[in-house]
Amino acid sequence: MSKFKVAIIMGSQSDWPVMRNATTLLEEFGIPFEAMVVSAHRTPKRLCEFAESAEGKYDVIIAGAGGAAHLPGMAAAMTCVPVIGVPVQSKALKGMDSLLSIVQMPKGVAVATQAIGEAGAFNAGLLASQLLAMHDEELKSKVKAWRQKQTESVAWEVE
Ligand code: RP5
Repeated sequence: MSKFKVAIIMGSQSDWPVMRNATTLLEEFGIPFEAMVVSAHRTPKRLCEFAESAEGKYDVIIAGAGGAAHLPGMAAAMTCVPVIGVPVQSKALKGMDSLLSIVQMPKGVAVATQAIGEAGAFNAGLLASQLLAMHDEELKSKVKAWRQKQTESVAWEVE
C-alpha cells in the first residue's frame, strides 16, 4: 500500500473528462488519489475547508479548472502542499483564459502549471508521480521503467 495520497480537485463535474487523464499514471503506479469537485466561485467555503485541511492528508494536489480558473491559485494560497495546475479548455477562449488565469501567479505563491487540456492533465499525474518518487525507491523504479518504455516506443523510421 502506498504511503502517499494525491488530491485531484476540479471546478466542475464538466472538467472530469479532461481531469480523469490525471489518474492514468497514478493508477498504473499504484498511488492512491481522491477526486473531488471544489469550485473557487460556486463553493468557496468548500475550497477553504479542503485547502486548510489538506496538509497531512495529501502529498500533492492536482487542481484543474476552466475559464476564470482561480481554483489552483487559491488552493496554493491556503496550503503548503504543492499544487499542480491544469488549465481546462474553455468553450469561449479555447483554454487561453484558463492557462493565463493559472500560470500568472504573483511572486510568493507557486502553482506548477501544465499544458491546456488532456495532455496537461496526464502530465499532472506524471509530475505528481515523479515528485513522490523522489521519496520512494520502488515508485522511482516504476516511473523510470515507464519513461524508458515510452522512449523505446518511439520509432526511428517514419511509416
Ligand atoms: C469552471 O467553469 C469549471 O472549472 C469549468 O471548467 C467551467 C465551466 O463549468 P460548468 O459551467 O460546466 O459547470 O469553474
